[in-house]
Formats: sequence, structure tokens, C-alpha cells
Amino acid sequence: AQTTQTNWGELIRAAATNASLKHTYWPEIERVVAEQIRSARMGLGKGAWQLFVEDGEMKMYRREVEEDGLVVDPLKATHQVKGITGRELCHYFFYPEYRYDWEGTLETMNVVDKIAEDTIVFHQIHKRIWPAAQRDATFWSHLTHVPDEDNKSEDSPHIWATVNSSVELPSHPPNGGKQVRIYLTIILMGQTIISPAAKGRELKRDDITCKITYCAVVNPGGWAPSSVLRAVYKREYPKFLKRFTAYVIEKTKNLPIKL
Ligand code: 18C
Repeated sequence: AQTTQTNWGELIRAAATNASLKHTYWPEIERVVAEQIRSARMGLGKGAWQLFVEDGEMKMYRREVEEDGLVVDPLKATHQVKGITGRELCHYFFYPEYRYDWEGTLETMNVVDKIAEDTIVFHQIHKRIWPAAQRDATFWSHLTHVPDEDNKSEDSPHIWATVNSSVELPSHPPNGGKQVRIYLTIILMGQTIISPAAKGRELKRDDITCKITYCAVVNPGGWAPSSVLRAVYKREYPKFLKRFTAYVIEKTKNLPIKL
């Protein structure tokens, strides 16, 4: 009941930089980010979601949905990783300087506009999959954090999230080049759990676990054979989440913990 009352918009605004708040995108960013956090925090509910990948702590669920004959299956994944924080997780997902290190589907990535320290606009061209046309995407990305409703004590770490959502850019019209434009809405969210054993002493990486939720809806934008598309995402989503979390563990293992 508590969750339904939470004013996510207000919490997202409180975390945002002034430059983001002043930008024309802000009302949309606030709306989409709030909606994504709300739905990522919601459990799987009854029915509908089918488990299609299970690998240790990592679980991936999908709903089979088609729009105008195109597969747009929503994905919801949960994972748990020891030794990293939600903040660190979202840091490496958000900032462009790390993207080529972990994003296996990328051909090129360009920062179109750095609106603020917490909002960046990207144009990405992705690898082509035969026999479909190559895809590209234009989207804003916003990094935020909100208090953890499950753990309300003053000093408990915030939940961190990065949300990516498609946006039209006059400078990069869809289907202008040889790529077909895809449309995406994605959230990566991390909640840091601290072992009670760490109370009263210095925190070590062994004491922390990051509970991860990743949700994605990708509209392929144009023709792509359904069976190939479902086979591709079944391979790519788990590959991404495993590779990316391993990357964050590696990058942070000798750094001070950032809660
Ligand atoms: O969230 C992720 N990455 C973010 C930063 O890049 C960002 C980007 C998301 C776009 C992902 C969609 C890319 C599709 C392009 C085709 C796939 C190429 C595969 C290359 C294989 C070598 O938010 C992590 C993303 C994890 C990967 C998700 C794959 C989802 C596939 C969905 C299919 C949509 C396009 C279909 C193309 C036609 C295929 C027959």
C-alpha cells in the first residue's frame, strides 16, 4: 500500500541537477522515470510473465506481445550480485566512457547532447543481424536515485536507476541513413543490501549485495522475422546482464565502496 502512495516524481526531482530540471525534456523525463521505477519495483504479479532464462541468481521473464505484426516482448529481469552497490552499477551503465567496454551489440555510440551531469542524449548504431536491416536508436538517458522504501532508516543507501528512453531528434531523423530506427524504454535499477554483520565496523565489499532489476521494451521499428528476433534477445539479454555485472565487479573491486 505504501508504494502506491509514493510520489516518485517528487523524489526524482529532488535528486536531479538544475540543468536537467530546466531542460524542455524534463516533464517527459520525470514522467517516464517515475513510471519505470514504479513498474520495476512492482513484483511480477499474477500470470502473464513467463520465465525464459534462469542462471544462478539471474532470472529473466517476458511477455509475448506483438504490435502491427512486430515482436515487442517486454522483458523483466532480476539478478543479485555480491560486492557492488546500486550506485556503482548505474554509474557504469550511464556514463558513455565505459559503454564500448561492455555493450556487445554496439557498432557506434555518439553523445548528441550532454544536457547535464545526470542527463545525456545518445545516438547509437547497433550491429546488424542477418537477414534484417541494421538498427539505430536515439534516446535520452537519466541517472537518478530515490530513498529505499523497504529500508527507511536515515543512513540506508538510496536505490539507484538509469532510464533510457527514445526521443526524436531533428538532427537524426528516423530511417534517414541505412538503418531502421528502433524504439526503446529501458531501466536498470540497483538496491544495495548491507549485511547486518557489518554493523559498527568498516564496510567491506563482502558485506554488500546489489539487487538488480532490468526492464526493457524494444520495438524493432520495421520488419524483422519473429523467430530470429526472439532467438536474438534470448541470447543477448542474458549475455548483457552477465557481462555487464562482471564488468562492474572488476572495475570496482579495488575502489572504495560508493553507497
Ligand atoms: O540496455 C542495454 N544497453 C543500453 C546501452 O546501449 C541501451 C540500448 C539498448 C538497445 C538494445 C537494442 C539493440 C538491438 C540491436 C540489434 C541487436 C544486435 C545483436 C548483436 C549480436 C552480436 O539501453 C543492453 C542491451 C542488451 C541487448 C538487448 C538486445 C535486445 C534485442 C531486441 C531486438 C530489437 C532489434 C531487432 C533487430 C532485428 C533482429 C532480427
